[in-house]
Amino acid sequence: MAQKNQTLGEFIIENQGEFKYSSGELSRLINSIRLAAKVVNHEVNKAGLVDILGAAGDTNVQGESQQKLDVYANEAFIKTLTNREIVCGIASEEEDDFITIKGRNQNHDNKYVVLIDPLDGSSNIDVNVSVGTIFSVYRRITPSGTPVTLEDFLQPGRNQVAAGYIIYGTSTMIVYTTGHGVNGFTLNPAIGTYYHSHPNMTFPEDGSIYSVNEGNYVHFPQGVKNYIKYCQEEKEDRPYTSRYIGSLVSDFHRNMIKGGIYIYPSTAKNPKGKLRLLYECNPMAFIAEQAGGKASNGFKRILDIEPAELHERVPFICGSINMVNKAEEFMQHAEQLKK
Ligand code: AHM
Ligand code: MG
Repeated sequence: MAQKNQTLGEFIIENQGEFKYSSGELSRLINSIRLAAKVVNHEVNKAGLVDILGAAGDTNVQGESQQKLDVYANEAFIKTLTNREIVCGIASEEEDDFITIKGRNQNHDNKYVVLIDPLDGSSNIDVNVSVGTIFSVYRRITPSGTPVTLEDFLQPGRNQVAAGYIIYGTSTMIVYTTGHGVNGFTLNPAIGTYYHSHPNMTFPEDGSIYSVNEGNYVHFPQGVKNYIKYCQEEKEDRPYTSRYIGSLVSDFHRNMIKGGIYIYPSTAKNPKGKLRLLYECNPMAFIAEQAGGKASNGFKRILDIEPAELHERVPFICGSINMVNKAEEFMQHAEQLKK
């Protein structure tokens, strides 16, 4: 039960018991992400001051070199998680390979791996449009005490123990799940505290917003084209509204609140789609399902895909359950006609 004015810190402590492997470790992990998110938020908010602070690659008046924000965010999350010695490994969209992390006493005893997209939608930074961070947490499958291996990261999304995102929007929010529903917390920047502003977030079952980059329309599979035409048809409840920010976290967040569907299908340029299974699709799919929504590649549940490589891409359809079901119907029907 949400308490008025409850902070994220209080919420984590109060709810850590519902986590089946309760050891406080996951709570400490979420706490570190909360901290890194504040650091990144501070930097993202300065992005518009580029004339004063200098552009990425420049050296500012204090003699510090300015970093690109996605590089900054990557380092901030990795540094925070490494310093606190609570995970045994991290994989990031910004790194070619996973990073092995030692725990306290230089051992490999920690239980969790984190996968992260430190700054998603980064093409939006220069134009002051919302961006986000996406994270995903698994229990390692190799024995504790040994260094992590690729196997620990290549787990199907259904094995996630936690996932969430941070949206750097008109306000900054952390939205996350540990498999017991989805909760959202809004940062009060004046005091640096997140408050439990959005308890038990759920996708409406139906919606009237579709989010897709229609500039790629001619390259979409026939089923997606047909679904888009369905969205545009003049009917009692249609046409739907098209809204596309080009920042997955922001498009997802709006669709979860208002009801909608996000689609990044395969295209001629990206035959496997553009989005990354491990850093983007799996965490958003876990959140979507926990919020009563659905996520699929058009044919299969995202969380059941067995990943083969760290940076694997996958077509992604996610949002209100009835809308995703309808889009799947169109895709599967078009596929049958091909046979
Ligand atoms: P990124 O990780 O390089 O930022 O790419 C992911 C982003 C998503 O946030 C967004 O939905 C999509 O790419 C937009 O791609 P496009 O510009 O092709 O529509
Ligand atoms: Mg990304």
